[in-house]
Amino acid sequence: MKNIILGAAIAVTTLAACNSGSDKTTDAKQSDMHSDTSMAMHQQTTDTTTSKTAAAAGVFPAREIIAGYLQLKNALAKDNGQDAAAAGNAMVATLAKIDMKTIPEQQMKSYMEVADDLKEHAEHIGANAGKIEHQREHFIMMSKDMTDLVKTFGNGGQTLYKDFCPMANDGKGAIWLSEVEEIKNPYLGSKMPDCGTVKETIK
Ligand SMILES: [Cu+2]
Repeated sequence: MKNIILGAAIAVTTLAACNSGSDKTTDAKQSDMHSDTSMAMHQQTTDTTTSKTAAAAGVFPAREIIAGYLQLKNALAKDNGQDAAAAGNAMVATLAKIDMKTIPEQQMKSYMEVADDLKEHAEHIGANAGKIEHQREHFIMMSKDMTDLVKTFGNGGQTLYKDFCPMANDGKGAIWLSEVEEIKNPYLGSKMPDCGTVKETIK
């Protein structure tokens, strides 16, 4: 029991430590986003016609977010932490420019459930170019967020494969999304590139 508590404490410290650099910007962006959200919701509840027009004006960038994720995934599969970091930073930029008014009311709750988490993982991957195993830890959780995002907003017009590797995540197993049917493992890279199976095809 003590070991478990100690382990958890270390995990929290580690996360806090690698997060400290970006705390201020994260907070600022989050409060921006929250005010945007409440504005969007307010608009939708008070004036349906206006919010429908606003939603039609922009499109939620599902395709762009998925493309960024796939780029990150392919960099990790090639054991390239630098490219993974660049893709992570690009994803942060994509997420930052999302216009909340493009999110339909019925999808807002699902979006808000993953938005902050997804951004945090993208930031950490972006900030840890030299620590690919750390990037991969965040990629485990990012892949779960992406699966939820795809469920809500669709696959951006391209077939995606949900893959599973039982050896990733210290033998606990982990999923990822891929644009190709062939397995290219982002968690084990060149150590075991074809470890895993396709669990689901998202058409
Ligand atoms: Cu981190």
